[in-house]
This record gives sequence, C-alpha cells and structure tokens, in this order.
Amino acid sequence: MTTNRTFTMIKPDAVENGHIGAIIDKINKAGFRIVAMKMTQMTQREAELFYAIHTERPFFNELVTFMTRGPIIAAILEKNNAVEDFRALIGATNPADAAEGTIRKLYATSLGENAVHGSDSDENATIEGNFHFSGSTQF
Ligand code: FUP
Repeated sequence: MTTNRTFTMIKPDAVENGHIGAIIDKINKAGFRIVAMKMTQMTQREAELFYAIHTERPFFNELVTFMTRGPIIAAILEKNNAVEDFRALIGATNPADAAEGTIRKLYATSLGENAVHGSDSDENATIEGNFHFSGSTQF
C-alpha cells in the first residue's frame, strides 16, 4: 500500500472558469508529480457512488448535480506526505475559511463549488484513484 499518493479532481466550476492551467501549475510548483490525469465527465451514478459517504447530508443532491454538470480533471499525484500536503495546498472546504494562497482561496466560488477535491486519507486516496483509473495501465 503506497502512502505517498493522493487523488484530486479539478471540479466543474474551476474547469468552466478557465482555471485548469493555473491549478496544475500550483500543483507542480508545490512538488507533486502527476502520475495519471484525464478529463472526464461523471455520470449521476458515478457521482452518487463517489460521494456515497454524504448520501444522507442535505447538500447531497446539489453536490451530485454540480459534479455532473460539466467535465472535470481527475488525477493521481505523488509526493512525500501527499495527502496532508495536498489538503494544505487546497485549503479549507469553504473558500471563505481557506488560507491565503491556497487553491480554494484563489479559485473556488463557494462552499458547494469549491474548485478542487483532495483525498482525506491514504485509504481514500487509493479507493478514489482506483475509482477513476481502474483498468488503466498508464501509471
Ligand atoms: P472536502 O473533504 O474538503 O472536500 O469536504 P467534504 O468531504 O466535507 O465535502 C465534500 C464536498 O461536499 C465539498 F467539497 C463541497 C460539498 N459540501 C457542501 O456542499 N456543503 C457542505 O456543508 C459540506 C460540503
């Protein structure tokens, strides 16, 4: 089991607003190696599965609608202490609470549309990476 990888998505809001390049640049400059990357659009079923942990939350339907409304960039990233360091790079879930210079502070528009995803544990990084890249031989 690797402990130096994390999984990210550049979410539909950031793609729509033209921030793919700036966000990838931040990721590279922070020392992450891109192990796998693709543009894709999640189906409703995929978004419901990906966020299954939030099924009972009041924002669940809104979250699924948002995550399926346009393309995303999915990527697996590698770096020492990847999960924790990437969470620091993206900032708090709500951009209003995110530290200056973080990706969410710079590019997110709201709590619901917060520009990027970052795995919250090594275990979830593996699950989420496999969710988007299973069957791939590129990494
Ligand atoms: P994070 O781990 O920072 O991505 O945040 P969570 O796993 O707690 O939430 C997943 C996504 O649900 C967030 F990115 C945005 C959305 N969300 C809301 O829309 N409202 C909330 O109150 C909490 C989360």
